Amino acid sequence: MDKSRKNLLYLFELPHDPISLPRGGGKIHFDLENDLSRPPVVATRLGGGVPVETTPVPDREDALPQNLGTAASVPIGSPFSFFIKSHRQAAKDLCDVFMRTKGAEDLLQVAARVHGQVNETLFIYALSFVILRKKELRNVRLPSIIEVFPGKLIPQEQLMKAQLEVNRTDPNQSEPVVVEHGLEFSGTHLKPEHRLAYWREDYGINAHHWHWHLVYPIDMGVNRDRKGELFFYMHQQMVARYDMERLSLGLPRVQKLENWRAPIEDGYFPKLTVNNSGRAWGSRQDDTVMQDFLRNDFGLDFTDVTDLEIWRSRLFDAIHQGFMIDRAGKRVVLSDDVTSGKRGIDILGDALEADSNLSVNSPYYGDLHNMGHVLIAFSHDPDFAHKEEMAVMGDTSTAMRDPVFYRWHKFVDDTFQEYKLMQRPYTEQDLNLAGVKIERAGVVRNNEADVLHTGWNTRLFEASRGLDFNGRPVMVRLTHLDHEPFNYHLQVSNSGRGVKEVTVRVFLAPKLNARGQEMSFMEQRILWAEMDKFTVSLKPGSNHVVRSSKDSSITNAEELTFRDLENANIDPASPEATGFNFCGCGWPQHMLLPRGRPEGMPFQLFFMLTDYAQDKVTQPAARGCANGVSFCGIQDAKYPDTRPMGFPFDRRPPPTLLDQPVNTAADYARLENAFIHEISIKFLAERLNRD
Ligand code: CUO
Repeated sequence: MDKSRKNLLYLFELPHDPISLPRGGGKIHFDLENDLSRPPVVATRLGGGVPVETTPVPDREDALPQNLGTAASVPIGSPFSFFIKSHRQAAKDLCDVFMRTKGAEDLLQVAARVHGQVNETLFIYALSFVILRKKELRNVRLPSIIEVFPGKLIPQEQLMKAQLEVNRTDPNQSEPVVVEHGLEFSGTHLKPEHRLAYWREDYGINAHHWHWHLVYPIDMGVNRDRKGELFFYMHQQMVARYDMERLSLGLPRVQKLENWRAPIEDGYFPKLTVNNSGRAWGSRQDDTVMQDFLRNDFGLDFTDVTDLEIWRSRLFDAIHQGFMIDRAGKRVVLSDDVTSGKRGIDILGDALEADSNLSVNSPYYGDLHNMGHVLIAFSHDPDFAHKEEMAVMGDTSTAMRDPVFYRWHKFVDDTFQEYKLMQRPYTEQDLNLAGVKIERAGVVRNNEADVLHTGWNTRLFEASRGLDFNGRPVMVRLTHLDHEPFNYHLQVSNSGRGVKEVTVRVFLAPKLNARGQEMSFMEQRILWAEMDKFTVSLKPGSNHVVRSSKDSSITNAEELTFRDLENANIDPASPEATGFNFCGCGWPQHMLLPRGRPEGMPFQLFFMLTDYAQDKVTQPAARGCANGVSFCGIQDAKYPDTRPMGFPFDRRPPPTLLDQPVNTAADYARLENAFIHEISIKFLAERLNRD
C-alpha cells in the first residue's frame, strides 16, 4: 500500500484530538504548516524513542472555513444525526470538498486541515463516504467504527476503568491495558426487555447499521440502485431477526409503535458518552410520551406529532389507492409488477424514509421515518429546556441499542407490508422451476446433522485508537453471541439434458409462535430471515451442493481493526486480499443464528431454487466491495437479483398451489424446487471454540 493511502487510515484515529497528536502508536505524525493550535503534548509524545514518520501538511486554501459551506454548522463535541436534514447538508458540503481532491495525498492534506474544524462524527462520516465513493481509492479499507468511536459502543464505565488503570500503571510500560466488557449490559432483568440487551447492544449489528446508512445515504448526490426497496428489505430483515431472538427467549414478537400519543413503556439509559465530551447521550424514562419537536439547536423546523400523523395518513392513502402524487400533481403508479422503471416498493421506500430529493413529493409525504427517529430521540427534552443531548435513536451507530428502535421499525415495516399485501400473489409459474428437484436438504455441524450450536465468544478491540489514554495502548474485550460454523447440504436432481444454473435461496424461521403453536403462512411470512443466496450450476442427474455458513450472502467478515489494516501489506488485487474485499457493510457473521434455547428450539429451514437466467442482472463484473450482498448490494453496481427483495415471502401466497390450498410455508414445498426442513438450535451458554 502506498504511504498516503496508508496514512489515510490514521485520519480515523483519535477523532476528538488535535491532528498533530501522534498516531499509530506514536509512529505517525502529521506536521501542519503554521499550526498555531498545536498542543504542547505533541513534543513529549514524539520524544518517546519510537521512530517517527512525519508527514508535512501544507496550508490548503480549500480547507479554509469559508470554503467548507455549512460543514462547520454542527458543533464539535455534540451528536451528529443523519436523520436531521441540516446535518445531512453539512455532511454533503464536506463530502463535496473532499470529492474535489485528486488521489490519496490530496485528500489526506485537505482532510488533515479540516480535522478539528468540524464535528467529529461528521468528519468520519464524510471521509468514509468519500473513500467508498472515489474510484481511485477503491482499495482503501475503513477501520471498524468500534475502534474509531469506542465511546459509541463501549459503556463509559469500562472506558473510565481503562483510564484509571492507565493512570495507575508505570507510564513506560508498553503492554496494553485490557478491560473486559462481559454480559453486564445496560439494564437488569427486572424489565423483560433487558434480556435482549446482549443482542441490541452487540457491536457488530450497530456497526453494520452505521455502514448500511453510509452506503445507502440520502441527499448525498448518489442514487443507488433499488435503494428505497433495500431500505424496506434490510430493516424488515433486522426486525425479523429481532423477533427470532425474542421468541428464543420466550418473549412475544415486537409490537409496533403506532399510537404516538401514548406513553412509550420502555425507557432506555445508554450509559455512553457523546464524543468523549463529558456529556452523556440523552436517556428516556419509562412511559415517556413523544412530544412536538421544539428545539432550535439543530437547524430543524419545529415538527409536531400531528405532522407525523398527517404524513402517515397520506402514505396510507397512496398505498390503498395504488398511486402517489408527484410534485407536479401527476399520478405515479405503485406496483411491484413492472417491466421497466422503479417498483412501487422502491418509490414508497424513498418517500417514507425521508424528506429527500429521492422522494417523489417530499412536501406532501413529508419526513416520516426520519422524524420518527428524531421525535423519539428528543422525547426526554423536546424543547431543550434541560439542555440535554440527543438520545441514541438519533445516530445510526447507536440506534439499535434502544428497544424502541424495533418498535418504530416494526411500524415502518407494517406500513410497507400494507403495500406488499396489495400486490397480486405469486402464481405457480412465478414460484416453480421445472426440471430441478430438491431431494433432500439440511445442515451439518461437526458431523452432526440438523443441530446447531450457539454460545458466547469474545473479540478484542483497541479502544486507544479512537480515544486518547495518555498515548498508552488500551484494549477492550467485548463479549458477543456466536455459533459454531456449519454447512448446508442439498441433494438436487436435474432432469434436463444440459447444465442448469440456479439461484439457491435459504431462509430460517422459528417453527412455533410465542404460544407454542405452528404458524400459518401469514403469521410466519415476515419472520423468515434470509440466511444465504447463491448461484450453482447443476449438471444433469444428481448433484450434491455444499455451502459453508461463513459464505452467507448477508454477512461480512469480521470487523477490520486498525491493526488488521496496518498489517495488510498485500496487493489488494491478489488472491490473499479476498478477506479484505470488504467495506464494512453486512450483518455480522457472529449474529447469523438466533440464540435458540438450552434444550434446543425447533426452527425451519426453507430452500428454494429459481432460474438464474431470469434472476441474473446483466452488468460488468463488479470490482468493488461485495460482502453482505443481500443486505448491502455491490459497490458501484446494480443489485444482483431481479426478483423483488424477500421473494417468495414478500407477498401473500396464492390460494392454491398444485390444486391444493396453501395454509403454511410447508405447502410451498409441494413444488419440487422447494424444500422445508426442521432443525434445532441449541444455546450452550458457554464459550465456544470457533473453527
Ligand atoms: Cu436504519 Cu431507521 O433507518 O434506522
